[in-house]
Amino acid sequence: MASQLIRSGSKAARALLSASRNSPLLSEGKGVAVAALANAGRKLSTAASFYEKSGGNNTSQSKWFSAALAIPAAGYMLMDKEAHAAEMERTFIAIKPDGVQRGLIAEIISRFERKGYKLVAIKLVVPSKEFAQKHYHDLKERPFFSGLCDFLSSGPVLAMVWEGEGVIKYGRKLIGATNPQASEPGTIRGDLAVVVGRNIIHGSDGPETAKDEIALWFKPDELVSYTSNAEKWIYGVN
Ligand code: IDP
Ligand code: MG
Repeated sequence: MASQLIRSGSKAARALLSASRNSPLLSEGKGVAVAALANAGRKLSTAASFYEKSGGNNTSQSKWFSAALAIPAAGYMLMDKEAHAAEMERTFIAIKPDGVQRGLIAEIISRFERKGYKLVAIKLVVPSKEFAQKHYHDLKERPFFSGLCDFLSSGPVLAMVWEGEGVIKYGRKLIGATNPQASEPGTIRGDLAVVVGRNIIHGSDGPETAKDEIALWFKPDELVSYTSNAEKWIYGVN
């Protein structure tokens, strides 16, 4: 019985470690996995005391206890290393002046929130035209560049950073195609916008742009790292 329990304990620890390998965890994600490991440890202790009561012999009992303590501890140590090595994605999302003026802030935020992404930075700003030009620098050759920058700097923009597994690419899916005429129903632009010049939301288009845009709009200390209570229900491997 004891060896069976040890096997199942180490299986749990392995499963948790492989979960941390397969899904990029930030350091705060570690809390979830460590809690699960602690839980596995608790289960082992309960099983151990049951084994003691049922009259297991002393030698195998002490081996059992060492194993019960060692498995979660080893798991924790490996987990700690791997959790620090991996990184959760972050993307820059902005509600443009048309989205703010039309009262769509709550609607848009709720779509990211309900999906399971985590808000790690948010502020309402009126960017200058120079700032808008920096933000859209890759479009400077396009005929609409000046008008676009005038528009972005014409009113409040809600700047945000969202965090989660695959959030850069999937954030773009939630947003929909650049031209709302081509955006699928169910997407933000598909449901809430009509023309390309007033498509209400911006989202980084790749890891490099995400990094640059976050750095352009936010100071490092404006990004908040925390563990969301829901994370253990949003991430997991069976
Ligand atoms: P994206 O916002 O979907 O990433 P981009 O091609 O990066 O699309 O263009 C940035 C923004 O420039 C668009 O969101 C839209 O507001 C504006 N824009 C893009 N194409 C046109 C156009 O043909 N006419 C006017 N504005 C445009
Ligand atoms: Mg773009």
